[in-house]
Amino acid sequence: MSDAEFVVVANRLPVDRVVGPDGEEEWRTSPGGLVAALEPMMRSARGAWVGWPGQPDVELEPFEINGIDLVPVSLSADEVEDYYEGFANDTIWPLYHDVIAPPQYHREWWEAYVKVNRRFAEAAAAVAAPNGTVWVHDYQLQLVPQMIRELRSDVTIGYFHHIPFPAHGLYAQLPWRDQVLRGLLGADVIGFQRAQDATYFLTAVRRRLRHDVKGSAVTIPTDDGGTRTAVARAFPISIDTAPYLELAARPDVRARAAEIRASLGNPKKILLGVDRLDYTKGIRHRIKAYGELLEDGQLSVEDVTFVQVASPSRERVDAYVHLRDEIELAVGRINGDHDTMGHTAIRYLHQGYPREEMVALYLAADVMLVTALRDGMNLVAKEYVATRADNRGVLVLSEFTGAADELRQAVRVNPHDIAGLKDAIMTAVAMPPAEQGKRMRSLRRRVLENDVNAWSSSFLRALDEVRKR
Ligand code: GDG
Repeated sequence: MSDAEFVVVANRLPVDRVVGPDGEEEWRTSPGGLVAALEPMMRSARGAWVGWPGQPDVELEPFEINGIDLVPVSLSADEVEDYYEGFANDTIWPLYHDVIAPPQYHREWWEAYVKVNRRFAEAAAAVAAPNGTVWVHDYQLQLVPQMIRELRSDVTIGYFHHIPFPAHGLYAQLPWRDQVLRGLLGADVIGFQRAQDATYFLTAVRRRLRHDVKGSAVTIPTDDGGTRTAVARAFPISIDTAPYLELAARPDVRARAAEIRASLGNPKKILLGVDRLDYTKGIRHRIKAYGELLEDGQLSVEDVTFVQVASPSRERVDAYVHLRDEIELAVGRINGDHDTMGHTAIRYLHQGYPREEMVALYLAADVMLVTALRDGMNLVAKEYVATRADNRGVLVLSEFTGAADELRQAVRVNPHDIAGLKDAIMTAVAMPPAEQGKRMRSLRRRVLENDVNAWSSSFLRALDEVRKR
């Protein structure tokens, strides 16, 4: 089956296995911006999606769902531990997020990463049509571009990096730094979220591999004595805005937003945080700043409630277990000190919710707190903005997110600066409606014009230009 004109390679297939009421198993598409953006292309261009089905030791034949060919890559339980939880999520993730948590370097994890990357590359090389296009996604698969090129020099290869790329001083820690750079340079176009990420990558390429770099173009010597060019630059990702606009306009979702406010005791202001429970998201800093505002008496639980959704994530990685304990201790302390019978300081929810409920929360929130210490983009910020059709609400946004490059009218914060974070929260809580409207209109224009379709089109255009050369 080597006939797919367009192949997506990502760690996960865009499906989840669900067990029905009678114990029968079936696959359901998991909604996400990436799927939405690529679906039309996948359908019109005989597309295939190569990825892990999300459970260990599951051997599956390729299958089709909603017109997309899915090509499952199987991982053993040990590989999930070493390649995914280990190298991807406990080496690369912390290193690339500025070592907020200490990266763990283990040779067995690296070996598993190489082996699994090769399996993904072989699966992609087997399904791609002659002269087809392969688009590889994210930090779990950094070696795949070069591995595909070795197997199939006829295909055009793109790679998109969803997380930050670190400054050279940090990147240089990685014991396998040169191998990873060579892996990525197998792509014709290497996309990053921010211009800064691309610059850091190009610096690493120049300093480690001594390749010639001009602007965004890298000249790479080839085995036959010639050269080829790879382009590395920013393509800021966005959201599929349509479902957010639709849900935000739906009467039942709006009624649910009012119900949420009432159930919190109708506070004057609702502050909201929505994150995977991850140490990169700055949840602890946000809670600390808010707790101090209650302590100082600048805010009162009679007037303000902070809702924090922390959806469960990577629960088998130690750093995440500790983080959860720390956050829950802090929340318990603050609530213990400040709650009254009728009002709570922090409504903390360690749960995942359907998208309808997320939108109802966005609609209920007067202030959205996005205080990540480091974040490739942060789509929550864009989702909040998209749902605010009444141009009300304030986004507090960390400078260390990719979104900060675009969402200039947010209240910007350095989340490491707790005093500054407290000021930003107070500015947001007190912002007059006219000022909210002015800022939100500009934010919404940006998000609605640059949605995920604009992102994928611009990346694919860049790939096309390479092909024409
Ligand atoms: C990586 C990069 C980059 C969260 N909890 C629930 C839920 N979510 C949804 C949000 C949002 C998504 O998950 C999270 O996206 P983010 O961009 O905020 O963060 P990461 O998961 O870290 O994503 C990031 C992104 O890739 C894309 O390139 O922006 O920087 O780290 O869509 O709404 N959705 C539902 N229930 C939940 O409980 N339904």
